[in-house]
Amino acid sequence: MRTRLRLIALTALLIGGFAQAADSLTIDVHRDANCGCCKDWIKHMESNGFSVNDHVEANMATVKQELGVPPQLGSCHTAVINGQFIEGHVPAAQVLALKERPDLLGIAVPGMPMGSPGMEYGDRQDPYQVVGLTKEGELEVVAEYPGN
Ligand SMILES: [Cu+2]
Repeated sequence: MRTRLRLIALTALLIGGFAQAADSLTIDVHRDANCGCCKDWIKHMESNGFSVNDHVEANMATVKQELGVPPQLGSCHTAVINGQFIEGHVPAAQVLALKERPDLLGIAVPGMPMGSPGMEYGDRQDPYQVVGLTKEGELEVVAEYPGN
């Protein structure tokens, strides 16, 4: 009887842990209706275990302004996870790594570099950076692609 109770307690703990992990992988994505590469980025996120709330917006410029994305970091879609923004074609691995950087307001891949997730065109691979915005308003390169 005692073993069984312990098992139930352990199971509850495990389920609780999974539920929490699933929650933190929910991401809100704001995009224009006709943005094809935005949809491809959403697919990239979903295939990396994220669950996406897709928001079709009439005015992305206003959305970016409200979410605090500086114009020089601008790209197509703007996502939000745990209060931090994700601008443009940021690789899922960098979105996961953002948990370790609560000091950042968000991260961005400015523009639409070829070869970034959702921007695949054959073998074309432009080098690009993932740029973070600190609470002090400073920009910081957090990753460079392609990595070595
Ligand atoms: Cu795009």
